[in-house]
Amino acid sequence: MTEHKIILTGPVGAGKSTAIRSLSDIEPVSTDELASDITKARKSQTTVAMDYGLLKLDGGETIHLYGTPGQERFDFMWDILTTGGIGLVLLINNARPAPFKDLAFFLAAFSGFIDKSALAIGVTQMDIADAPTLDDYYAELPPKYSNTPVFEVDARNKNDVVILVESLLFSLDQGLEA
Ligand SMILES: Nc1nc2c(ncn2[C@@H]2O[C@H](COP(=O)(O)OP(=O)(O)O)[C@@H](O)[C@H]2O)c(=O)[nH]1
Ligand SMILES: [Mg+2]
Repeated sequence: MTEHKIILTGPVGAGKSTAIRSLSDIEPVSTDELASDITKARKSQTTVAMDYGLLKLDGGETIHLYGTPGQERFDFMWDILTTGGIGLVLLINNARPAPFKDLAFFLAAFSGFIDKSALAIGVTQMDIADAPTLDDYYAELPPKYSNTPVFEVDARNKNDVVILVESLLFSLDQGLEA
């Protein structure tokens, strides 16, 4: 049996907790309740420490899913959470004011981890904001990320999130074979 750890990150409201809930075969562990007074202006709940879920794939692999807190003030958690991970799923909320700023911020913040693992990007809330488009994202990505899969994802839709995770695993397989 193969076990892997994957990390989900992205800004507040990108759908990290929802994606882990959609994917997980167990009741996800979430610390959302603890944060009700920290970002009240933006959301009634947010993740201070992490989300955790477990996904069993048809191939027999078990994927441990860890969601990071979205706020910079908790960035001390990011190194802890990425340790031992095989890849990063970056969720970008297309309905935020400057999604490309979020993209640049998270690519920079996790560049060390991405360079030694793999990356897949899911753009959420495209039903609410249809621009930028996926083509715009591909054009925006720095050349070193030109092979990164970018998908439209609704975090509430299990199939969307499974495809994103599988694209990450696929790009890892490609890397190993190359
Ligand atoms: N309309 C829409 N809502 C979404 C989508 N993805 C996630 N959501 C919702 O966005 C909200 C924020 O998601 P949440 O998982 O709490 O974000 P987190 O801060 O990254 O953990 C939730 O109400 C989700 O149901 C999407 O693609 N479209
Ligand atoms: Mg959350």
